[in-house]
Amino acid sequence: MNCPHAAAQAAPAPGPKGESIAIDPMVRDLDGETARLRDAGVLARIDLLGVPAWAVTRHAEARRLLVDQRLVKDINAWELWRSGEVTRDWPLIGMVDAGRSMFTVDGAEHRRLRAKTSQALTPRRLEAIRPDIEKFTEELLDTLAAQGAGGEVVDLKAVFAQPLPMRVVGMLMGVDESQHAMLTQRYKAFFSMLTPQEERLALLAELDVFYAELVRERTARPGDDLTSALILAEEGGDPLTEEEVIGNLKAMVAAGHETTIGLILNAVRALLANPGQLRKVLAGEVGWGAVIEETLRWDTPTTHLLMRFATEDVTVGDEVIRKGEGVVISYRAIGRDVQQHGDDADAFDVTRPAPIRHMTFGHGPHICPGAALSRVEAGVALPALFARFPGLRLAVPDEEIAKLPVMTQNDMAAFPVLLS
Ligand code: STR
Repeated sequence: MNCPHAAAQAAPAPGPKGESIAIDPMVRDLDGETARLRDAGVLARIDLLGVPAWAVTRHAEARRLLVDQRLVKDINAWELWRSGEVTRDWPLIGMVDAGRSMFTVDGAEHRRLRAKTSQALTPRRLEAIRPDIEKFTEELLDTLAAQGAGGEVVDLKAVFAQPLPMRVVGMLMGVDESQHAMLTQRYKAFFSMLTPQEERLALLAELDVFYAELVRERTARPGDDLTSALILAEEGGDPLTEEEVIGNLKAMVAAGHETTIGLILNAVRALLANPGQLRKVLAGEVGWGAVIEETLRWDTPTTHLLMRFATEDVTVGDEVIRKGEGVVISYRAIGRDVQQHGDDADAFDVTRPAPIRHMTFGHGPHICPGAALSRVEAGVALPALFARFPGLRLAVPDEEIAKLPVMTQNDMAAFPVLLS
């Protein structure tokens, strides 16, 4: 696809010098693109379908910028948006203009928006739902076995890695199972760059209606879910508005369902491509925790996180992010930062000295509130999968596994396997 956002084409490059790297909507060469970003320096000029931005490519600088209050998530701080050069015609607008939620607000208001969600997702609270995650996992493994036990090729994504996170986040947020397929299908279309923009805007509007309806239902009949908790005010507390509840719900369902698919599949793929490492894991010489952390570092579910905006000029090394410019955190490049991870940063190696200090869940106030949940999900799913199917293997050569045409997430179209 090659359809730069027309209005934004005239937009100035974010800085006075340097060429920009066009992020490929078709994701044809993710490793090559990652290396080019890294080679471009600490801050790389990128082009997102005709819209210029800065990409942060290094661990140390990202760590500093993620606590820098001069960078904010409010889209109204973006010059290209204020001037009307970027509009809702831009295919990536849904990643930035996503309504008021903990994802788009900073400071004291952000703490208020986020409090209940982070309380609900602490490692201790998550132990209570581990048995549910184990049950979902076993059920999906049964389905997998039923479909592939006769030597048939099965899609590990469609049958296992995709429905598991959807069920978990659905249970947490109180979304009925009858809606899961609809949500999966809509989010797939939302993220895909092949979806025409009018269709994407229409499906976002449909999702808003769906979430508003869910909030109305839970307001009338509160349940034992996080949506109900978000609606109910703390005693003497300041309740979230309906818009804020919906915004948080959207963010949780979108993030909770999309990213963990990548984590699970990327881990399976890396292990199958490195049988020596898989053997060590299955022999108990290396823990599943190391597999999960190394996968998070080496093959990040989020490639680029859109976007923050400078409220003042911010100097990084010998570059200046000008007031009003957009900043993307390029987690994939950061995971491959040789200063942080050594000269072999491009190699998948579960025997790396622990702890693996990656930053894939972000840093600072917006650090992923679902980090512990995704670790529990992958920590249940991966060992259970290999325990049930120790002979699991890819049904096609690894090079034939196609990436989805998604610019911000790292996800595969399908993952065809043979169970033994
Ligand atoms: C998708 C569209 C929407 O309705 C709400 C959100 C807010 C949270 C975002 C989500 C988005 C896209 C995927 C994100 C998620 C937060 C974490 C997740 C960016 C824009 C990651 O990929 C890390």
